Amino acid sequence: MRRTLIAGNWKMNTDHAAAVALAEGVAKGSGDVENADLLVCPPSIYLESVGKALDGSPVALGAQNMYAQPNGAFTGEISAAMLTDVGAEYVILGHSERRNIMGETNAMVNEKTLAALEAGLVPIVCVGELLEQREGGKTGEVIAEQFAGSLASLTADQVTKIVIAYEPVWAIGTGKVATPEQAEEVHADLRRLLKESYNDEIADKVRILYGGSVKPSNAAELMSQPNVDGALVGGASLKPEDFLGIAKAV
Ligand code: G2H
Repeated sequence: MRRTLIAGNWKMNTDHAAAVALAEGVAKGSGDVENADLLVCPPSIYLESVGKALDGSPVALGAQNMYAQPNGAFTGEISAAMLTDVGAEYVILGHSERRNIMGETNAMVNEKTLAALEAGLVPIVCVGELLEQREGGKTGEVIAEQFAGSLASLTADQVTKIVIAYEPVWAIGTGKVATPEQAEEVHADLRRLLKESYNDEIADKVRILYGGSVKPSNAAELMSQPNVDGALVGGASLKPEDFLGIAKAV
Protein backbone atom coordinates (compact mmCIF):
# COMPACT_ATOMS: atom_id res chain seq x y z
CA MET A 1 0.00 0.00 0.00
CA ARG A 2 1.43 3.38 -1.00
CA ARG A 3 1.18 6.08 1.65
CA THR A 4 0.12 9.49 0.35
CA LEU A 5 2.81 12.18 0.22
CA ILE A 6 1.90 15.86 0.28
CA ALA A 7 4.93 17.90 -0.75
CA GLY A 8 5.15 21.70 -0.64
CA ASN A 9 7.28 23.34 -3.32
CA TRP A 10 7.80 26.86 -2.05
CA LYS A 11 9.63 27.82 -5.26
CA MET A 12 11.41 31.22 -5.04
CA ASN A 13 9.15 32.58 -2.32
CA THR A 14 9.42 33.71 1.32
CA ASP A 15 12.24 35.49 3.12
CA HIS A 16 14.09 34.03 6.09
CA ALA A 17 11.53 35.05 8.70
CA ALA A 18 8.58 34.00 6.53
CA ALA A 19 10.20 30.63 5.74
CA VAL A 20 10.72 29.87 9.43
CA ALA A 21 7.19 31.01 10.32
CA LEU A 22 5.69 28.88 7.53
CA ALA A 23 7.68 25.83 8.65
CA GLU A 24 6.61 26.39 12.27
CA GLY A 25 2.98 26.66 11.17
CA VAL A 26 3.16 23.43 9.20
CA ALA A 27 4.99 21.62 12.02
CA LYS A 28 2.44 22.80 14.56
CA GLY A 29 -0.55 21.55 12.57
CA SER A 30 1.07 18.34 11.35
CA GLY A 31 -0.20 16.34 14.33
CA ASP A 32 -3.73 16.55 12.92
CA VAL A 33 -2.72 14.92 9.63
CA GLU A 34 -3.37 11.20 9.78
CA ASN A 35 -3.29 9.84 6.28
CA ALA A 36 -0.33 11.51 4.61
CA ASP A 37 3.40 12.06 4.88
CA LEU A 38 4.35 15.74 4.77
CA LEU A 39 7.34 17.36 3.08
CA VAL A 40 8.33 20.99 2.56
CA CYS A 41 10.89 22.20 0.00
CA PRO A 42 12.03 25.76 0.79
CA PRO A 43 14.60 27.76 -1.19
CA SER A 44 18.02 26.14 -0.55
CA ILE A 45 19.36 29.10 1.39
CA TYR A 46 16.69 28.57 4.07
CA LEU A 47 16.99 24.76 4.30
CA GLU A 48 18.96 24.73 7.52
CA SER A 49 16.70 27.21 9.34
CA VAL A 50 13.56 25.49 8.10
CA GLY A 51 15.02 22.15 9.22
CA LYS A 52 15.48 23.56 12.72
CA ALA A 53 11.90 24.87 12.73
CA LEU A 54 10.65 21.39 11.76
CA ASP A 55 12.72 19.61 14.41
CA GLY A 56 10.67 17.13 16.42
CA SER A 57 7.80 17.19 13.91
CA PRO A 58 7.02 14.50 11.34
CA VAL A 59 7.45 16.98 8.47
CA ALA A 60 10.35 16.10 6.15
CA LEU A 61 12.71 18.56 4.48
CA GLY A 62 13.55 18.69 0.78
CA ALA A 63 15.33 20.87 -1.76
CA GLN A 64 14.05 22.13 -5.10
CA ASN A 65 17.12 21.34 -7.20
CA MET A 66 20.79 20.27 -7.03
CA TYR A 67 23.76 19.77 -9.31
CA ALA A 68 24.87 16.30 -10.37
CA GLN A 69 28.59 16.69 -9.66
CA PRO A 70 29.86 16.03 -6.10
CA ASN A 71 32.07 19.17 -5.85
CA GLY A 72 34.39 21.39 -7.82
CA ALA A 73 34.38 24.46 -10.03
CA PHE A 74 30.63 24.83 -10.55
CA THR A 75 29.97 28.38 -9.41
CA GLY A 76 26.59 28.86 -7.81
CA GLU A 77 25.64 25.18 -7.72
CA ILE A 78 24.79 22.96 -4.73
CA SER A 79 25.65 19.26 -4.47
CA ALA A 80 23.59 16.37 -3.15
CA ALA A 81 26.00 15.97 -0.20
CA MET A 82 25.51 19.63 0.72
CA LEU A 83 21.77 19.04 0.82
CA THR A 84 22.03 15.98 3.08
CA ASP A 85 24.52 17.88 5.22
CA VAL A 86 21.83 20.42 6.13
CA GLY A 87 19.19 17.76 6.74
CA ALA A 88 17.40 17.44 3.40
CA GLU A 89 15.95 14.01 2.68
CA TYR A 90 14.25 14.72 -0.65
CA VAL A 91 15.07 16.76 -3.75
CA ILE A 92 12.74 17.86 -6.54
CA LEU A 93 14.37 17.24 -9.92
CA GLY A 94 13.37 18.26 -13.44
CA HIS A 95 10.52 20.51 -12.39
CA SER A 96 8.96 22.02 -15.49
CA GLU A 97 10.20 25.46 -14.46
CA ARG A 98 13.75 24.11 -14.55
CA ARG A 99 13.16 22.26 -17.81
CA ASN A 100 11.43 25.16 -19.54
CA ILE A 101 13.10 28.25 -18.04
CA MET A 102 16.60 26.92 -17.24
CA GLY A 103 16.79 24.53 -20.19
CA GLU A 104 17.24 21.29 -18.23
CA THR A 105 17.16 18.21 -20.43
CA ASN A 106 16.16 14.63 -19.66
CA ALA A 107 19.87 13.72 -19.66
CA MET A 108 20.60 16.35 -17.01
CA VAL A 109 17.64 15.20 -14.91
CA ASN A 110 18.90 11.64 -15.23
CA GLU A 111 22.41 12.57 -14.05
CA LYS A 112 20.95 14.45 -11.09
CA THR A 113 18.62 11.57 -10.22
CA LEU A 114 21.50 9.10 -10.11
CA ALA A 115 23.62 11.50 -8.03
CA ALA A 116 20.77 12.14 -5.60
CA LEU A 117 20.21 8.39 -5.10
CA GLU A 118 23.92 7.88 -4.62
CA ALA A 119 23.86 10.49 -1.82
CA GLY A 120 20.82 8.89 -0.15
CA LEU A 121 18.33 11.58 -1.16
CA VAL A 122 14.87 10.69 -2.43
CA PRO A 123 14.51 12.29 -5.87
CA ILE A 124 11.08 13.58 -6.85
CA VAL A 125 11.38 13.35 -10.62
CA CYS A 126 8.94 15.61 -12.46
CA VAL A 127 7.41 15.05 -15.87
CA GLY A 128 4.68 16.91 -17.69
CA GLU A 129 3.49 18.15 -21.06
CA LEU A 130 3.06 21.70 -22.38
CA LEU A 131 -0.34 22.98 -23.46
CA GLU A 132 0.46 22.71 -27.17
CA GLN A 133 1.66 19.14 -26.68
CA ARG A 134 -1.61 18.20 -24.95
CA GLU A 135 -3.66 19.93 -27.62
CA GLY A 136 -1.59 18.21 -30.31
CA GLY A 137 -2.40 14.79 -28.82
CA LYS A 138 1.22 14.27 -27.78
CA THR A 139 0.83 13.88 -23.99
CA GLY A 140 1.52 10.12 -23.93
CA GLU A 141 4.56 10.47 -26.17
CA VAL A 142 6.06 13.36 -24.15
CA ILE A 143 5.54 11.58 -20.83
CA ALA A 144 7.07 8.34 -22.16
CA GLU A 145 10.10 10.24 -23.49
CA GLN A 146 10.64 12.13 -20.21
CA PHE A 147 10.16 8.92 -18.21
CA ALA A 148 12.68 6.98 -20.30
CA GLY A 149 15.22 9.81 -20.46
CA SER A 150 15.02 10.97 -16.86
CA LEU A 151 15.08 7.47 -15.37
CA ALA A 152 17.56 5.90 -17.81
CA SER A 153 19.75 3.18 -16.29
CA LEU A 154 18.08 3.21 -12.87
CA THR A 155 18.18 -0.26 -11.34
CA ALA A 156 15.05 -1.89 -9.93
CA ASP A 157 16.31 -1.17 -6.44
CA GLN A 158 16.92 2.50 -7.28
CA VAL A 159 13.53 3.04 -8.89
CA THR A 160 11.72 1.88 -5.76
CA LYS A 161 13.46 4.74 -3.92
CA ILE A 162 12.19 7.54 -6.14
CA VAL A 163 8.96 9.51 -6.29
CA ILE A 164 7.52 10.61 -9.64
CA ALA A 165 5.52 13.82 -10.03
CA TYR A 166 3.21 14.44 -12.97
CA GLU A 167 2.76 18.15 -13.50
CA PRO A 168 0.90 19.21 -16.63
CA VAL A 169 2.60 22.51 -17.43
CA TRP A 170 -0.68 24.13 -18.46
CA ALA A 171 -2.02 23.55 -14.93
CA ILE A 172 0.91 25.04 -13.01
CA GLY A 173 0.14 28.24 -11.16
CA THR A 174 -2.62 28.95 -13.67
CA GLY A 175 -5.56 27.93 -11.52
CA LYS A 176 -6.42 25.42 -14.28
CA VAL A 177 -6.32 22.07 -12.55
CA ALA A 178 -6.32 18.83 -14.53
CA THR A 179 -9.56 16.95 -13.97
CA PRO A 180 -9.18 13.87 -11.77
CA GLU A 181 -9.75 11.79 -14.91
CA GLN A 182 -7.03 13.63 -16.86
CA ALA A 183 -4.60 13.17 -13.97
CA GLU A 184 -5.49 9.50 -13.50
CA GLU A 185 -5.02 8.79 -17.20
CA VAL A 186 -1.40 9.97 -17.15
CA HIS A 187 -0.68 8.45 -13.73
CA ALA A 188 -1.96 5.07 -14.96
CA ASP A 189 0.24 5.49 -18.02
CA LEU A 190 3.27 6.15 -15.80
CA ARG A 191 2.42 3.07 -13.71
CA ARG A 192 2.24 1.03 -16.94
CA LEU A 193 5.66 2.37 -17.99
CA LEU A 194 7.06 1.28 -14.61
CA LYS A 195 5.55 -2.19 -15.07
CA GLU A 196 6.97 -2.51 -18.56
CA SER A 197 10.43 -1.23 -17.59
CA TYR A 198 10.61 -3.14 -14.29
CA ASN A 199 7.78 -5.33 -12.99
CA ASP A 200 4.36 -5.19 -11.31
CA GLU A 201 5.71 -5.37 -7.78
CA ILE A 202 8.09 -2.46 -8.31
CA ALA A 203 5.48 -0.41 -10.17
CA ASP A 204 3.10 -0.84 -7.23
CA LYS A 205 5.65 0.60 -4.80
CA VAL A 206 6.45 3.91 -6.54
CA ARG A 207 4.50 6.97 -5.44
CA ILE A 208 3.24 9.16 -8.27
CA LEU A 209 2.26 12.69 -7.18
CA TYR A 210 0.07 15.12 -9.08
CA GLY A 211 1.09 18.79 -9.28
CA GLY A 212 -0.66 21.78 -10.76
CA SER A 213 -2.98 24.16 -8.88
CA VAL A 214 -3.79 21.67 -6.10
CA LYS A 215 -5.76 23.30 -3.27
CA PRO A 216 -7.86 22.11 -0.32
CA SER A 217 -11.07 22.23 -2.39
CA ASN A 218 -9.83 19.92 -5.18
CA ALA A 219 -7.40 17.69 -3.28
CA ALA A 220 -9.80 14.97 -2.09
CA GLU A 221 -11.09 14.16 -5.56
CA LEU A 222 -7.63 14.14 -7.14
CA MET A 223 -6.16 12.01 -4.33
CA SER A 224 -8.99 9.50 -4.55
CA GLN A 225 -7.84 8.38 -7.99
CA PRO A 226 -6.24 4.93 -7.79
CA ASN A 227 -2.87 5.97 -9.22
CA VAL A 228 -2.60 9.41 -7.62
CA ASP A 229 -0.46 8.95 -4.51
CA GLY A 230 -0.14 12.52 -3.36
CA ALA A 231 0.47 16.06 -4.47
CA LEU A 232 3.29 18.45 -5.27
CA VAL A 233 1.83 21.75 -4.17
CA GLY A 234 3.13 25.18 -5.18
CA GLY A 235 1.01 28.23 -4.46
CA ALA A 236 -1.14 26.56 -1.81
CA SER A 237 1.92 25.40 0.15
CA LEU A 238 2.70 28.99 1.16
CA LYS A 239 -0.01 29.11 3.82
CA PRO A 240 0.02 26.45 6.58
CA GLU A 241 -3.79 26.26 6.63
CA ASP A 242 -4.00 25.58 2.88
CA PHE A 243 -1.15 23.09 2.83
CA LEU A 244 -2.48 21.24 5.87
CA GLY A 245 -6.00 21.50 4.44
CA ILE A 246 -4.82 19.54 1.41
CA ALA A 247 -3.17 16.91 3.62
CA LYS A 248 -6.29 16.58 5.79
CA ALA A 249 -8.47 16.14 2.70
CA VAL A 250 -6.70 12.84 1.95
C1 G2H B 1 3.39 22.92 -9.92
C2 G2H B 1 2.99 23.22 -8.55
C3 G2H B 1 4.09 22.85 -7.60
P1 G2H B 1 1.17 25.17 -8.28
O1 G2H B 1 4.61 23.62 -10.26
O2 G2H B 1 5.20 22.20 -8.08
O3 G2H B 1 2.69 24.60 -8.44
O4 G2H B 1 0.51 24.34 -7.24
O5 G2H B 1 1.34 26.60 -7.88
O6 G2H B 1 0.50 25.02 -9.62
